[in-house]
Amino acid sequence: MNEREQFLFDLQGFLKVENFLTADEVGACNAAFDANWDQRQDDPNHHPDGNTYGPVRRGMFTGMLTWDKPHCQPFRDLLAHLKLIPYLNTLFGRGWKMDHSPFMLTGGKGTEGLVIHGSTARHFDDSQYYIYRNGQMRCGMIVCQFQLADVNEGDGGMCVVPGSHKANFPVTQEIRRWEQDQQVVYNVPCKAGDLVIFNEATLHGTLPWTAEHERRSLLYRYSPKTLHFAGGTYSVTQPDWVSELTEAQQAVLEPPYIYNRPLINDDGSVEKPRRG
Ligand SMILES: O=C(O)CCC(=O)C(=O)O
Repeated sequence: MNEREQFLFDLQGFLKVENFLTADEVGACNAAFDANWDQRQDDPNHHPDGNTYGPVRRGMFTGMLTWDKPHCQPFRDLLAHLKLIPYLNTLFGRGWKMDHSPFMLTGGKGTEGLVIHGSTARHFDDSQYYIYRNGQMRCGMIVCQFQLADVNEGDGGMCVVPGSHKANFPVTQEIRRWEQDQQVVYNVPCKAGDLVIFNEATLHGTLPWTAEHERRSLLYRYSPKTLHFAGGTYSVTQPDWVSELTEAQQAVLEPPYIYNRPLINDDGSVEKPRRG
């Protein structure tokens, strides 16, 4: 993570990394979704409110890591992507983990949004936070959103309130519902292959989708080694398919703990110090 990127993430609470994925990587993910289109479900996280309302339910895919081969592979490859590791090592320190299963958000014109949410610094929230100290940034859960289709200005989809990870006052209901002060809400324009990394504490949400083409955003959420944000379960005994993964990918799927934790170095190698 270079100095420019560190400045921007600290300032804004999010960072866009252009051309993160190659056209082949984007193509492999899209081909896997096309081949598994029957897996599409309505997004259970259904909270449009105010101007984030849209007439069509948002679509979602999950479970891609266990899809039949070859379609699981592009998603397994992203778990500990070599280009992503240095970003996560900078934002969490060494020792971080997948928070819950990756998922893809999709939908065509008229697809609903999601009310703006996050956390502000007014109370310490130990699951979503931003701390800067002694030259280091530290974050609660982080979302990595890989765009598999273009997001042009005004198309809708993911939005952020830049700088809100440091806000000291509660956000108003009108801003959360995108009814007032819309100029503080930024719908991040992207090309397919771009990555947006944002802190879950940064106020963010979804604007209704207005474009003719379909939204395709793939979300991987990571947490520090001590934290598990989302509900549901994680296994301490890993399922069989995990043994097919690389050492770094397996390390990402470890549950939260400190001692003897496998830590991923910037070059993708893994080490196991006695204390993480
Ligand atoms: O990308 C989006 O539409 C919003 C995602 C979101 O709200 C989240 O990751 O918490």
